[in-house]
Amino acid sequence: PPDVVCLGESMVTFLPTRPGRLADVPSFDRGIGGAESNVACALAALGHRARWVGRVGRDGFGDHLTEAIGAYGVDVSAVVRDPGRPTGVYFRTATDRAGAAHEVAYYRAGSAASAMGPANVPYDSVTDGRILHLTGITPALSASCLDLVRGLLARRPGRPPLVSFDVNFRPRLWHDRTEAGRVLRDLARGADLVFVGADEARELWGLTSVGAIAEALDGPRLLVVKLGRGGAVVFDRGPDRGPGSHPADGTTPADPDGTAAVDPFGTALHVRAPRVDIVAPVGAGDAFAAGFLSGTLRGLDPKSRVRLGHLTAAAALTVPGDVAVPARRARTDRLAALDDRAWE
Ligand code: KDG
Repeated sequence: PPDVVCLGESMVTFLPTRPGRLADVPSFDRGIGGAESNVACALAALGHRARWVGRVGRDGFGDHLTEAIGAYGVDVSAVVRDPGRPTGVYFRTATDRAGAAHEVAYYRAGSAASAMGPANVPYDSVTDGRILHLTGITPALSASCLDLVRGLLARRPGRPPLVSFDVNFRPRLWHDRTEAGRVLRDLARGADLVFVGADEARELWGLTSVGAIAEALDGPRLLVVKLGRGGAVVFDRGPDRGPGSHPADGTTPADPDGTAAVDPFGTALHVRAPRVDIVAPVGAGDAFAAGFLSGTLRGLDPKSRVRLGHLTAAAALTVPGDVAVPARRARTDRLAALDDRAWE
């Protein structure tokens, strides 16, 4: 069985060969994208058994996606080919270094992946790993995709796999921001581990402090609030807060007897990010999740998990495409173990 199963839509991506508006750029380089398969690719590169579960068309782009993601060492045997619907694609312009001026054009409405639902995604192929990784992109694709994600979050109280959820708010995929905020908050509350950007929390819920975010997302045992260059804050609510202890999660309980005073936010820990020269921010969140999950699979403490997240994200920030091959595990481990002063 896999260590991690990542479920979601992958798309062929087209990045312009030179800067400019989509209206003006004449040629594009083909790549692969999709938040969940990006996580799977990075996890495979970090030495874990990763499976991507998705649905693509029976077309050339579907062939390319399954082959290219498979070439990262990801198990693609559960990917379904849909003869009647196309593989999604998207185009985007280059970003400036701060991540602004980023134009995205999706061609994914009615895609093969949007037809995913509880009736056609085999339950066993998504729940037999130690971790199941989902994102807030999938529930925005269609009503059946929303049902699928809801079902996966609801049907597993107390049982493995540990469910990881990256909020990944994509405004273009939602008609209504209030609705997005409600749906994504409810889904996040049902997960064991949640990743959310402070910028997303502001856009979705109008929350402007890390403490307010922790209060609003009170379900998950582990909550990671990402602050961009400011690093990340991880809240560890201990094994009794979530839906049970998970074999995927090796954290030692801070309070094995349950006698400590209850802190509604759990233990909060701020972990700085290393400084890097950003080429393109796309894919950095996925890489962060992969690094953190890698640390989770290996039973590292929350601080080391966040550091691995930062280091894996740093690799993605310094390439233009969506997927970066992370530095080898030995190197990221050495960097993650550096003295605190080296990170300041
Ligand atoms: O995180 C990167 C993804 O956003 C990108 O690969 C495309 O999955 C994608 C999406 O839906 O935006």
